[in-house]
Amino acid sequence: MIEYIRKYEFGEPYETGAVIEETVKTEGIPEGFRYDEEAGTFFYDLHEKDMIFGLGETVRGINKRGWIYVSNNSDDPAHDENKTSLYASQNFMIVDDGERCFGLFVDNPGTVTFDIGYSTPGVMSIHPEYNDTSFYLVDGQTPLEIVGRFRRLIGASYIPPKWAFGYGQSRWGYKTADDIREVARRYKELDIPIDMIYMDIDYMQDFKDFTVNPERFPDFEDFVKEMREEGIHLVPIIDAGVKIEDGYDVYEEGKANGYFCKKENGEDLVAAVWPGKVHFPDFLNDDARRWFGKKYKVLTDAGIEGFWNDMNEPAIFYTEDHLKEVFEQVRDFEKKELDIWGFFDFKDVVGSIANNPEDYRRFYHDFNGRKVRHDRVHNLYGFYMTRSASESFEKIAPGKEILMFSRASYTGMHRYGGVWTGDNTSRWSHLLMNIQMMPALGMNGFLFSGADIGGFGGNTTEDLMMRWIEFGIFTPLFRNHSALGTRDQELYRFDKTEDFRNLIKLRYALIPYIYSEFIKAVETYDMYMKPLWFEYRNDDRCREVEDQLLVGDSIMIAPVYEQNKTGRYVYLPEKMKLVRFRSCEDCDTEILDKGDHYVSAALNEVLVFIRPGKELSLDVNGGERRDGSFVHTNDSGTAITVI
Ligand code: MIG
Repeated sequence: MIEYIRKYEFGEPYETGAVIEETVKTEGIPEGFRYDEEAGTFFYDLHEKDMIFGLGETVRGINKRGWIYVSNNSDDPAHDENKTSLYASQNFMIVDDGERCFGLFVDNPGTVTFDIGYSTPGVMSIHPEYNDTSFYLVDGQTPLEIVGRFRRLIGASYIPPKWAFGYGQSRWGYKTADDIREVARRYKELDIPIDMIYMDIDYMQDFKDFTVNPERFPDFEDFVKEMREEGIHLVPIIDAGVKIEDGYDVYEEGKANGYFCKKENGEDLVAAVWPGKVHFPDFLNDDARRWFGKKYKVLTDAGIEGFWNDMNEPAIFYTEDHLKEVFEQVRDFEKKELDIWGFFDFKDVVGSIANNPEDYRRFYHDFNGRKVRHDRVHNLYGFYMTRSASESFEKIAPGKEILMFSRASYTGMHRYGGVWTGDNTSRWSHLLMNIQMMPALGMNGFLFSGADIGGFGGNTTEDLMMRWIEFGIFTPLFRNHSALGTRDQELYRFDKTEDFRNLIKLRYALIPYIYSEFIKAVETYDMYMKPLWFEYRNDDRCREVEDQLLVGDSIMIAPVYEQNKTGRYVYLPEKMKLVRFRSCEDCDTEILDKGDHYVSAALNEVLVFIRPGKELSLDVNGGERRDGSFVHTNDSGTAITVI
């Protein structure tokens, strides 16, 4: 029983699986809040100096105050700071004015709107679309204490295999074994370390989960082995939708056992995604979840030790039912003479086919024996898909550690896997967004996370890629990924090979530090990446530092995230030792006093600030691996000590 967390219940809350510990049940309205029962909205008057931290994968800054965030997992690759929903819903936040702070977690798997001084500056409102909510208030003296308590409530974070801290190359567009061999060969040729090559949807036969196209990948098992001998793990994607096709075992078994999500009339919902028409497995149902999880065996038996789960918001290109309605409406439009408003109506009807909100109300789950319409538990879908895989691994691949991360998520999924932050774009602003999201993800338990480095959509540039790598070398999930049709962005596509090699080798040399700080954060329910304000509570300047992070106990980073910059301003809350890394072996150091500094950082330089009394050890042989595991010998470590 956790005493410093109070739980308030409204309506009939679902057992979402977010929370694993008992807490103190409290009657009434969460302390400090007003509740408008008719509107189903909670209000909180913000103090003048209140800052809001958390909410996981959301747009805008580290301090969330001033915008509106809607927890509603959405496949929206065209996101910018005006969007309100991304791929994940992590409803934990901290309200902190520096004198008093508290945490709150809204455990409601449907749409929840957090209006944080957007409609009315000075007022925060929280509105669950359906108020079947467990509302938790977390007491504590500091944000870090509150984070620790909350994380105990939701359980320990997923730890991936150690090799997953290496560098990974991905691209939507690798189609054949030879495409992948080529990637491995080019990296090897240039002596850039790499541990993972990701396989996107084209490895499958007609985009069917748990199949491998035999023409593109003849002798798949041998190929997996061949790559392992090169020190590379292949990491295939798994999509949520199951292709409707007679004779396809996953479809046949799911159909026969009633494992797919059904419409009101009992028929299986027909949606369309990459495979064409699909059914969605009902991951919320215990039997269906266990069944789907076992299917990963096809790939683990072939030697695969890592997966990424995609399209599990679930993304819907269209549903059969909605498309019929659209065609009817279009025929009606055709009969009428359209005025200009009619034209826009027509455009809306056609333009809102994908991920249409109505479609999420067309199907149901059998959730612990309760028939639940999907929209009420929408944000659990990706979580339960990942749980499905993760819970099966012990059985299908005993004794093996499996890499697992997902696109959609909800608080609680952090016990089963990590996340990547979905389809970002090759924009400088998305590099900053990546920096600002990391602490909020960690607060919610998602320690193993990262973004598509270089940007997924759009065309990257050499300098953006380099700056992004310079930040990415500190993120636990370190993957370069890009979309079909965009400019190639494997590191060997650029001219500055030596710089990229040095940076990736620096990452490998940092793994002893990164890994041990990561594990420490898991075991002590701490954060791996923190805003400065969480540590320097007496320094008001730190309240507003939005582009520097503490990484583990010893260092602060200040990434360059703007085009054509050869330096940046940095605020130091105390005296620190700046190490300007050009490579593991080549760096210069400088002692800087507390205060503001303009610090130069050429395109190939990484700024690392070491805190007083701390040290950063590098293992320069970290990049040399045998059997895919890192070799870290004691005598190869160089410790950079300070002051
Ligand atoms: O509709 O599998 O976020 O990483 O490359 C796009 C193709 C589907 C979305 C994922 C992205 C992946 C892509 N997928």
